Amino acid sequence: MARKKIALIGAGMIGGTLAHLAASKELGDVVLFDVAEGMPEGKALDLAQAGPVEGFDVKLKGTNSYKDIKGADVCIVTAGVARKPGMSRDDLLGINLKVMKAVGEGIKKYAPKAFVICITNPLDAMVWALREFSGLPHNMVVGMAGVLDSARFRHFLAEEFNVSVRDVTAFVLGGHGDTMVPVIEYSTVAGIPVPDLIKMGWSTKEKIDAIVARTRSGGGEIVALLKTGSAYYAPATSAIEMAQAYLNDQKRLLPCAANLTGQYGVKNLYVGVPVVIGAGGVERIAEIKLNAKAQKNFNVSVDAVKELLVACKKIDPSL
Ligand code: TXD
Repeated sequence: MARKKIALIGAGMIGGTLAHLAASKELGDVVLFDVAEGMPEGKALDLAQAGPVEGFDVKLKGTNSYKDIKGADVCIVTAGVARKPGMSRDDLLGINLKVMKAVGEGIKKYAPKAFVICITNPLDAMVWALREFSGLPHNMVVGMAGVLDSARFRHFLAEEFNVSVRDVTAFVLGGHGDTMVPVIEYSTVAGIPVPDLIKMGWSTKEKIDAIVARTRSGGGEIVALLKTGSAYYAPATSAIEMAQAYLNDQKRLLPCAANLTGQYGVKNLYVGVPVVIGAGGVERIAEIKLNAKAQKNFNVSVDAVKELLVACKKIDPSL
């Protein structure tokens, strides 16, 4: 069987970390694509030289040419620019929409069978636009946000309860941003839901509310500390988990931005929901019952995503 091929579109902070993880886990040969000259080749060469020490045996290639992603099994997209001081949300949307157009066309031409994971912000709009531009089936294009947001929530909960992160499961639904919906009823320590843990005196409602708020602004907290960029270790690990679920047909149930076709009362929109990822891409969408408060928050989140799409369509009427 031929080795798998992982194409990373965008070789910046997350792209480089993805390459390291994909190589050290030997997911397949890795291609790092970027518009910046030299940088993807430099990172690929540096990582390849880590191979003899770490003991991974995969090919790594840096490139500025889409031809090199030909036949990729998985494409992970981080290409784009981050919002800079003085840049409006619409400015950012305009720039990254153009990037998604170029990336979508590159994938359509050279890797139309790939499973595509979009990471670029604003996530819920970019994954939708990337799907539109690439023309790939909806089940083969997903956005990464929920795994990361849930991981942040799990980390904070594990700290609060003073238990291993391994025993903490948690769900964060909705859009990626201030409107994301951490669902405490479905968040557990080894199966014990958080509301029960509050009743058991392990924490208080106030403390859990503060954790929910911290999870919502989890990305911003890191940006404020780093000053020169945003998080990259946890985002990269999260996307790799999704890629592995696809490559190994693991049927993992993971929160991802997926295209809804009526679930949760939403149609033709990418929103964060629990999905099963296996060899068929997004194989199933789990429609969990939300309580009134979570449903209300979910609707706010959906409205925020809808607003973004209206802005995208204004910028690019071909959408
Ligand atoms: O949960 C999530 N989805 C996220 C999203 C969590 C953290 C960060 N998130 C977003 O990921 C972030 O807001 C950015 O939009 C992306 C990538 O973050 P990263 O930290 O990797 O950004 P970098 O280091 O700026 O890398 C972006 C690279 C950079 O090397 C550019 O040269 C390249 O993208 N770039 C392009 N590559 C290919 N094609 C085009 N057109 C292009 N334009 C820029």
